[in-house]
Amino acid sequence: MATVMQKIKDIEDEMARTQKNKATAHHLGLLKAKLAKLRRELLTPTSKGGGGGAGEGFDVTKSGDARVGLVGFPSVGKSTLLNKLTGTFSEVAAYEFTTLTCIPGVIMYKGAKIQLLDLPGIIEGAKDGKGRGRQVISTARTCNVILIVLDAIKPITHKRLIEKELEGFGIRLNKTPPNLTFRRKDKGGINFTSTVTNTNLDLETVKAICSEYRIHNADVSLRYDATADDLIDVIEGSRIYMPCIYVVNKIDQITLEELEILDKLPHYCPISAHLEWNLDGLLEMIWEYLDLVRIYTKPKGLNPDYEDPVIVSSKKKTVEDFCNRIHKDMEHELEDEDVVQIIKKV
Ligand SMILES: Nc1nc2c(ncn2[C@@H]2O[C@H](COP(=O)(O)OP(=O)(O)O)[C@@H](O)[C@H]2O)c(=O)[nH]1
Ligand SMILES: [Mg+2]
Repeated sequence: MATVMQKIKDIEDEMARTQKNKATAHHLGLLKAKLAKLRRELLTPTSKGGGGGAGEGFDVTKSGDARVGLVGFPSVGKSTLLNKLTGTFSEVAAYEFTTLTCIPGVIMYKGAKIQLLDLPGIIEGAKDGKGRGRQVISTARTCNVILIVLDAIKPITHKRLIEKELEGFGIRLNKTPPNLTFRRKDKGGINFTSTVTNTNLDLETVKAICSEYRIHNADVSLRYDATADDLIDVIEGSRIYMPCIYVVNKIDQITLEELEILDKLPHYCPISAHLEWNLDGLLEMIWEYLDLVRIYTKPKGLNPDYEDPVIVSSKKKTVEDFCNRIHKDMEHELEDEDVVQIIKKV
């Protein structure tokens, strides 16, 4: 593992040394592709039973309608926030590294059961590919929304560090998948077309990236000013596109003027977990970012049950998705004389 880490470090150093200009673009593209491959290697378990494979997670079963993950440096207030929002006891102390295992809690909100996970180790352990860090990352990838918790009185550079960490593990925050087509073929070399003017990618860079993946024949077509990283994301696949809220905690420690500066951050929510300021605002924002839909069921001869909705994602909300959800929740098989009512609104 140390050798992969060393290789990553070497490439990052070389990238930092390389001036960014037209003449070096293809070389930088190549380095980025090498980096993406090494990072993937870091996430792939080396031995059987090592745990932490893609999507496997660690000692928390996915329960409820949605999963929200808390990520942040030690002592920013993650445990405090989890406790306030869920009532779950998680050890809170004024020293660092208090949360040793992943602590889940459940929030009931608008009839939905939202699992909230404290994900320690993303910052401390993940980078060096230690077992648990890798498990935390694979759990993070199963979340529906990520909360990056920041301390209002700590440097804002922490935000970028956490983002870089998550990006390194294939998680894309508040982004949509790249709008570009990449099609492998049997012959004809690399063909590169674009409907817009490109400032980031040229044929030479595209070829350099492809060659790193031993791809010598492919059609690449862009519909926007895509970057080398976007192309690598598409070739690599298995990227997770996740909504993210930057939760700035401990605002009781800063001035109104400082708060106004923070206000300019996109996707941001100021709170004081300790004093319970704006927790309602945060919940409302989580709900919005989860993008869920509530469907009410109507028992035979009764009014619709508005207390206990069936929750589906707004990206998967066909009647079939709804039925799958019910089936999973209640293991319901249709019985003789069951009444199923499907009403289409006109
Ligand atoms: N002033 C202030 N302190 C807070 C707030 N939230 C948490 N803390 C304190 O920050 C310290 C670390 O909190 P903790 O929840 O353990 O952080 P974690 O390491 O991210 O889980 C504790 O002493 C908390 O009491 C807040 O909103 N304001
Ligand atoms: Mg903690």
